[in-house]
Amino acid sequence: AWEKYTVPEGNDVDSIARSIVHHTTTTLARTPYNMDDFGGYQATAHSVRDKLIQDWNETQQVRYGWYHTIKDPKRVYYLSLEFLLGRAMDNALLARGLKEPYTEATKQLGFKIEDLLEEERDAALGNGGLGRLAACYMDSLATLDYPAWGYGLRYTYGIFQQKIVDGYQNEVPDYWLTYDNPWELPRLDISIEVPFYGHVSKYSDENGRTRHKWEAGEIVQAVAYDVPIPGFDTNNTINIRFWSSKPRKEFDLAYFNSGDYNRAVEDQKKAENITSVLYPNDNHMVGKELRLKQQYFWVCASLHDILRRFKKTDRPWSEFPDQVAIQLNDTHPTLAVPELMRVLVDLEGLEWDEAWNITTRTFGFTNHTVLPEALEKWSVPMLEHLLPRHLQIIFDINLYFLQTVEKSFPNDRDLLATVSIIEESQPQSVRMAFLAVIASHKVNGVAALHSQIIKDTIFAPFIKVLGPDRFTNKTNGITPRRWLHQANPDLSNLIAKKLGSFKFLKELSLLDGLSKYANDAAFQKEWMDIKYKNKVRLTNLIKERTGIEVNPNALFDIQVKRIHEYKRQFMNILGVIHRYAKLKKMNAAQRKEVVPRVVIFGGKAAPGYYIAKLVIKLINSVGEKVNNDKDIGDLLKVVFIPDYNVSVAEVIIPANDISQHISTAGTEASGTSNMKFVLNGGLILGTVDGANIEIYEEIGDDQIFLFGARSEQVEDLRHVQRYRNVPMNPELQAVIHLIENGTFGEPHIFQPLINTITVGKDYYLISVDFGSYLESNDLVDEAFKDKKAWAQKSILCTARMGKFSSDRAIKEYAEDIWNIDVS
Ligand code: DL6
Repeated sequence: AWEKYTVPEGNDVDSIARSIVHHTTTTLARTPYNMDDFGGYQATAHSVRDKLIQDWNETQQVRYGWYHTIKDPKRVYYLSLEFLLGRAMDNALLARGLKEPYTEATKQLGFKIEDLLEEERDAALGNGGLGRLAACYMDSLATLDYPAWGYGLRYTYGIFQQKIVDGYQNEVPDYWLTYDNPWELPRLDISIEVPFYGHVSKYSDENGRTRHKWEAGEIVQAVAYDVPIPGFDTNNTINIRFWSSKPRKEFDLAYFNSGDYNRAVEDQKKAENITSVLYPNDNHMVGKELRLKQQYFWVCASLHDILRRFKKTDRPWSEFPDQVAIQLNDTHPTLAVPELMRVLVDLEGLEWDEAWNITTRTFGFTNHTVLPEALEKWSVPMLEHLLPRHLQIIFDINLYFLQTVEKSFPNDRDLLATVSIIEESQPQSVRMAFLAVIASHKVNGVAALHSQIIKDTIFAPFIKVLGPDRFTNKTNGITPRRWLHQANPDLSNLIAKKLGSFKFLKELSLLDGLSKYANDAAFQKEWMDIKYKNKVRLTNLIKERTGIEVNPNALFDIQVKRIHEYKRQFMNILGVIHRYAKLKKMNAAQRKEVVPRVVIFGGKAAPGYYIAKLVIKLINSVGEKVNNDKDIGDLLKVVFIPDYNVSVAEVIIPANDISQHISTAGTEASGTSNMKFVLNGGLILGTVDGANIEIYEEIGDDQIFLFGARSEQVEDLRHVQRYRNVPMNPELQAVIHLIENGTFGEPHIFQPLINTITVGKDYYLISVDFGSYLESNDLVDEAFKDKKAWAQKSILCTARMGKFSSDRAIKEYAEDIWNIDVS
């Protein structure tokens, strides 16, 4: 009978308009007479969501099949503590090919679709590159029809909103769930109990084997919220399951009845706190117990969900790795390793060796950083208190591992100490990256250079112990659906017109077909007209958000990313000061020759990162001075766009002429915004770092301005900077002098920032790279003067970006790490 009534709604304009009206009156309980754009967005979102749910059901539930091809396939589970999804509606409409009928239907109801799209709040459950990568990978997994799921946490507060007050960053909580979130499906029926604290006891089972039992001191409930992720041009719709923490169903009646109402309520609050906030740190670890609790809460719920699904198939445990691949997105989910061991050994009664074999065949691990401050280490006493059984298991894993090392390398005590999961610090700590390496069959870095660096540095001893085959490279990628088609529709349409179809969106190497038109004057004009239009769009956003007026004919030079010393936004603004000083010294004739430049910054600093916050203040102080200097006019403008996020990035990136990726060599694992900027026809000013190198290999010398020290020189250079009395680069010295003499306001404010490069440190080698940085900037100006050549470069940039699709990256993971197939 059910089938008879299951009639999907039509995709024609009338049916769509009807479904929007239906949701207006029922879901929202509003009438057409009191609708505003926000109501229009909500009703439209619910209508789109209906379509996604139908596809989701098809994908997930029809006879436990996977979409239309495979039944009960091996699945990949992507465990990421961050998913920076951004807005969902436009993405879903484009993925399903429904943008046009929805545009028309909403128009008939008196709305403009662009206005409705603007009403959506970003889902900002991530800090930066790592979280956005996870979102791109979900898009590719869905688009390529892979049987995949993501698992994450449903933070009540995402990454904070950034306000700029008097040039300083202020943080405002991002309570993104204030209004209903139409893109999630609460699964209140799916909940998992997550234990914490307590103690471990031993007992003998019926075979006389010693077994362990963990008696928890606290139990919290994990409740599932599912977010459908539509693939592009396929009905395959995958799922990210986000867990929310709730107190156990039974209110603690003991406290309640004894009159201790406050205590009972307090416990409830404590449970809810676990998924309350995203930790706002990028590439920096803070050793807070609540963060550890978040990690275990999430992996425990996710793993038990995965195990429950596997158990339904009645297969033996030995087949678990043939059915399940779990990817650890950085070390954040590494507690999944001892948790899987605990389930298999303590609860399911498997022998240790068999359980370990299953575990290592299941997990893959992606490392995203070599910065020492970002590598997770958890204190042994904290772990012991929160997860006593897991700590025992970690010690056992370490013991067995060290025994095998000892066998192969007898009497090498130093080697044992270097590869030990336990660091003999005070107190002892657990090196999560080592645990992840030992427990995974494949470990990958995220760009060629980075993958080499991890083999040469942090994981070098493991090459000796585990062999080189465990390590591999998977260069990051980005989804062209969001970062070209959605963010830059005019360019996407022009490309489709030229190439004859939109196939390139699923096969990005087809962009290469544009190369032959790079020199065609008519095509260049169409191309650069779109660039201009995108620059006007950004100009308007800048005016609206900062009040600053910029000239869209100027060269748009953009650096948007998290604010971090290693990313060297500080060097960029120092370069801007140098440019300003030079302009001030010029006469009118000289100024006529200058290429006008708008230098655009955006990005958040971690709330506790004092130096990064000072960089923001300096940028704004320099902007204040330069932008109001009548001598300078349009020749130089400095803009800091507040509250950089995914939807703002979608406006900023298509407007770039050039973007800066200028990290100290060897520090940026990959970077992914570099790929987005180039895909949108921008050139790069960058260091020989991360994915810049592979971008250079693809787009060629003429499209990229590389400068600065090489990664293999960095260590020596640091030593020299620290211990030899090298004079500072003179141009840099002049710039510092301008800050110190008060040109940009109270100089004492910036002293701590200046100290980072003057007081015998300059860890990030700003002084070393400054000269070549300025030279490269001059080359950029020269190149921009030749409009025809620049247009050609811009087209070639886009044409040669085929490699950097996240589809390519995901196919590599699927083949080399997960061993999953779609055919
Ligand atoms: O792999 C994604 C992204 C890289 O592109 C960036 O280069 C890298 O800095 C970032 N790493 C992290 C590490 N954070 N933690 N924890 O965000 O990953």
